[in-house]
This record gives sequence, structure tokens and C-alpha cells, in this order.
Amino acid sequence: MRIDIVTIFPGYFGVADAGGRVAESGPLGVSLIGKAAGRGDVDFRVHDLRSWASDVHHTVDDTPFGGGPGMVMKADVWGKALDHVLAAAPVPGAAPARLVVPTPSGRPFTQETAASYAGEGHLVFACGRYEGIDSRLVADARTRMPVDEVSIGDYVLAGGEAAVVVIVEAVCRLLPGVLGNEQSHSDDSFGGTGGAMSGLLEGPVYTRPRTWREHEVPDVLLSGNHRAIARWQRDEALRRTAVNRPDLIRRLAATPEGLGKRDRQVLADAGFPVDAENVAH
Ligand code: 6GU
Repeated sequence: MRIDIVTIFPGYFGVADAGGRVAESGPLGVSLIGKAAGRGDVDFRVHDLRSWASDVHHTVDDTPFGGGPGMVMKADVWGKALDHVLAAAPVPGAAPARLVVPTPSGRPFTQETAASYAGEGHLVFACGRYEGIDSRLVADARTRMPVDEVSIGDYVLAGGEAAVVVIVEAVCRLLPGVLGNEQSHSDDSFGGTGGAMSGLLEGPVYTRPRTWREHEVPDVLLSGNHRAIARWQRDEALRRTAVNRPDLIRRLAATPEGLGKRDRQVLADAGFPVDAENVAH
């Protein structure tokens, strides 16, 4: 997969060379993402938006039409940057790149979005700063490629760069061969896509020693009874989800196969009864 990132802060991503390749020490060069890049499963290029500014001050923003606070990033500078990045597309004849614009006013980025991006050949991220990018940039890009405006949560960041690191990490760990153990996706919080824990947060986990500061590992995990272990893990996931994300329990309760009889009993015992009136449809 090819990933291009356009930003006024290329240093944020740890750029190693004039070609925009990332350093082994930056956020895209370490850990799981770094290994994927090292193997060639993903090819990152970071571009400095100011390279496409035409004046001596390398201006990328201007005051908003209609007034109001802050500055808006210029469509003409962004347009030239995108033209360049798309013209240098890696595989001739491949599907068009997808443009991803991180913004607090976008659609929520979810595990489902991450899984669909993991199937793309080329993602281009446009990092906005200030009050955002002139809206004609996205309108124009939509005439030639798929475009997503996405938000990573209900809070406001100063720019899209941190969101890009979040999105890239969520996507890269889903690339074939990256995590190594394919099973580990289906037990992720949110259950990956399907599997026994679908739609639930992950429950507690333990490793050696069996006793630590007088805290014991739950006996069932040492029992060797795989059915009992699986049931206990689901019970714990249900309880944790009910406390931390009651919205997810309501969503599951509204799905035909979402919650079984035993699930409902566990939730009721934990003080979270799921019945017709607290299920959102
Ligand atoms: Cl994707 N970008 C910015 N700038 N702020 C955000 C965000 C994205 N998601 C939540 N807040």
C-alpha cells in the first residue's frame, strides 16, 4: 500500500530524505508500522505543502470569506499539491487513490473504516491546520477520486497530523501479515469484523506470575476448560462494555443475534438490564 501525507509540518512525521521517505525513528518508522514499512508492505511519502506555495513567503492560508476568526488554507496551493501527488501515483492503471481529510467535522473513523482502508492500494492524507481547507478543494477532488472527511473523536485537535498517525496505525495493523496472528484481530475491542466478541470491548488479560501483590489470576483461566474460559471472557467483556460503553450494549441488543439469553442474564446481574424500553432501534 502507498500512503502519501501532505502537511505544513513534515517534521511531525520524521522525514528522512528529500523524497519524503520517513525516518526509522519517527512515528511511522517504529513498532508495527515501521516493520510493515521495512518489509515494503507500506510505502510512506510525506510532502511539505509549502513547496506548492507561489509567493516568497510560502503563504498557504488567507482570511475567510464571510468573516469570522482564524485563517483558511488556500485551495490553489492544495490543488497543486494534490495534482503532483496523484501524478506520481505508484501503479499505472491501478484504482484511483482515496483522499482522506481528517477534520473534526468529518464522519466518525471506526474499526470498520480502518478495515476498508486496509484494502485500498493508495491513500492520500491532507492535513488541515487553522480553520480548515477551502471547501472547494474537496469538491474538486471528488470529481476525480473518492474522498472521505473523517473525525477521530469528539474533541478538536490543532491540525490533522496527530489524527493521521492514529488512522495509519489502525489501518497498518490490519494489513495482511502485519500482526502475524490473524486470530488476534477477532478478539480486539469492537471484535474486528465478526467473531465471538463482535461489538464488545476486550475484557481483562493476565500473564505470569499467578499471584502478584496478593492479586490472583482468576481460577477459570488456569482450568484448561476452554468452553468455560470463553464464556468467562465474554461475561467480562459484557460487564466492561456495559460500564464503559453502554451505547455499544444498546446497539448489540438491537441486533437479532447480538445478545443471547445468558448474555442478558449476565448484564441484568451486573445491574444493566437490557429490555425493550432501554434498547435503541
Ligand atoms: Cl480528524 N482533525 C482535527 N483537526 N481535529 C479532530 C479530528 C481530526 N478528529 C477529532 N478532532
